[in-house]
Amino acid sequence: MPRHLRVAAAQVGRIDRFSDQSNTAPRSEVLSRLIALLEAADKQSVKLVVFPEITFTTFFPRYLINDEAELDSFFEVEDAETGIASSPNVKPFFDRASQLGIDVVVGYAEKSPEGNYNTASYVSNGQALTKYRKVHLPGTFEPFNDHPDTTNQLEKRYFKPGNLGFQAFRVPNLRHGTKSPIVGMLICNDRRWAEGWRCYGLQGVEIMCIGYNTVAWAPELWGADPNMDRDVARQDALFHHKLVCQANAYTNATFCITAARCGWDDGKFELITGSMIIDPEGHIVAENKTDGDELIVADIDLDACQQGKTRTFAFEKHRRPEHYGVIVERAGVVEPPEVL
Ligand code: CDT
Repeated sequence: MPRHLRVAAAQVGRIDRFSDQSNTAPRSEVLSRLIALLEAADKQSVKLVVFPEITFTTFFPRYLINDEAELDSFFEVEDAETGIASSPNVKPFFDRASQLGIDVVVGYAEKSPEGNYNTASYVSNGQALTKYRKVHLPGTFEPFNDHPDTTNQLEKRYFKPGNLGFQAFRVPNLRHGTKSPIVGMLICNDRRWAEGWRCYGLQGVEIMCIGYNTVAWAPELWGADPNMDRDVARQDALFHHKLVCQANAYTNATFCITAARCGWDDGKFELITGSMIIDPEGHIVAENKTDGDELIVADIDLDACQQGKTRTFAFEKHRRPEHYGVIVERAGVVEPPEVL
């Protein structure tokens, strides 16, 4: 029996650091846009919506923020009972998702007694089923320079590396017949690392959920030619995003939903689009048409994962873990000795 499910990526457009003419963040405006996306999903009977990394605010790690109160305003604390971020800036979003009976994957900056993390939570029926903390934090601790137009990537300054590993989980709310979907979460830069994908692949993942904020133009970050044409740079960033998601969805025989925070934040920091739904053979089955708020919807059949999982990528038949030790023994490259 096929296991059909209607899913969506919620692409979220421009969010500025401050509202017009003020030093406050545009929180209520963002909240109503996110709720509008939920309501659009409800109208189309979508059961699961994936939102971006750091959904509720601008991507603040691009700024060096020395004002503690401002920095703190980007973080959320989770409610002890539900596990859901609960400030008035975000609670109406989760309440609406619960009223509509829609499961959501949502990214936010998490403040916890263990430290601060870049987190994504899977929320179903008013409860956080589980959460993932971003493992691969890109960029630097110190800013590249103090020019106001430089795009920094200060995740190593603001977050600790995730400490929860790559734990796939079942979602009983989306059960079809006897089998609940097996879901995994990655956050932005994680999608570029095959290691995390394989950890999920080895747990039989069927839907990989990925939110991201990817700069379209940041020569300091990418190490690219600073004279590179901006259109070429944007196309390259989009190409690499699609390349890693399609390739890793295919090699782990899983659907993949990617949700972009995109557009020109503050009118000058551009983030790529590329929100899409990919099937387990690596094909894009739905993708964004705009560079603003948009819902990308697809009907998927989870049993389509079986082709890859039972043939080309039947791990138990074909993998040779006895040869993969180097992957967990070291982080960096050790080149073979030079031949004299
Ligand atoms: N948010 C995030 O992780 N962004 C990074 C930017 C590039 S790091 C070289 C990404 O991987 O898309």
